[in-house]
Amino acid sequence: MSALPNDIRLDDRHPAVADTLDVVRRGLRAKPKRLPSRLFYDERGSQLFEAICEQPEYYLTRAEIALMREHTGDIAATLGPDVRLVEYGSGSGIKTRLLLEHLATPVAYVPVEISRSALLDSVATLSTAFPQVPMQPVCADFTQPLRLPVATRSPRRTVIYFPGSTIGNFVARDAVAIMQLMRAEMGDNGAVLIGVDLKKDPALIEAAYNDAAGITREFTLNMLVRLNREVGTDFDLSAFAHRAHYNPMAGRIETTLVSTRQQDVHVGNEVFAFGEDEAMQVEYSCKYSLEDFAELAHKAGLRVEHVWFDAEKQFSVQYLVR
Ligand code: AVI
Repeated sequence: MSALPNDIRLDDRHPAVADTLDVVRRGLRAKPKRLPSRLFYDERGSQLFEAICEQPEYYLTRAEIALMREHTGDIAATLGPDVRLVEYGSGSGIKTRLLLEHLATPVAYVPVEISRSALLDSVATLSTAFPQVPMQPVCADFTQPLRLPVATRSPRRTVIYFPGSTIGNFVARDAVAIMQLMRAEMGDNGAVLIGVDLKKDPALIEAAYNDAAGITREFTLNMLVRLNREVGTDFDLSAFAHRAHYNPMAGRIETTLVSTRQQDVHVGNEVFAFGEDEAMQVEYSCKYSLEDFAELAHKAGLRVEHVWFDAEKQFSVQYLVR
């Protein structure tokens, strides 16, 4: 984990262990059992996700970077000067860099990220590359209302940047709720710049979540490693398998951890029985048509003003306004 430069203050609202234990208890009481995908992202989980992005099957990152390389000039011109750029998720990577390089006189960069280590690493890297851009990191869960730090200079526009198609990790109701929060946080003149993965050949989508090197499998199982370490559960790693299937009706990858035998798992003083082949839901990765996504945005009171694509039209970056 990197140390922050002296002039950057971390606003730390990381959830307590007791909250995580409560989330796990509630998830295992549900039928079918489920755990939220945000639990993937401890330090190791964030590293594994970075590794997934480099797998040949995981087309999303390559397509989004190609899109940004081709269109950042146009995107930055659409956002305009004196923007306060609020990113949901930590963005040390190429996409954030491209944006910060092209934005005219940005007022501040505000990454909001639940993984403290990923946040600190990204700010340490970006503050070296962009010493002229004030950085105001917030360690928090962006699915809850945020109090954004006050910028030292007043922005012309707040733009919420949400790349990577992370919106697809939320069911429609929650995705709408998050976009409603964004709408409130960006204010009247604000906008949302969001990465949205598109519907395509199901075989291509399914391969992206079942890479040959097994990194996604390790990423999924790491959730259990993390819970065993952080909240004292006793998941037996050798008795759970990663399964990721595309559900064409719902238009989404459904990732589950499947119990390979009958077993009991202890969470605090509660015992949860798993049957053989019982699947616990851990992630959805929704894929959209342009119409699907425009309708979702509309439900949140947002309108799609621009859409950019990569050359193969696998992925889109969309600009939403009130
Ligand atoms: C972060 N999110 C958009 C990724 C996705 O594609 O749903 C997380 C991921 N899960 C497995 N592979 C990648």
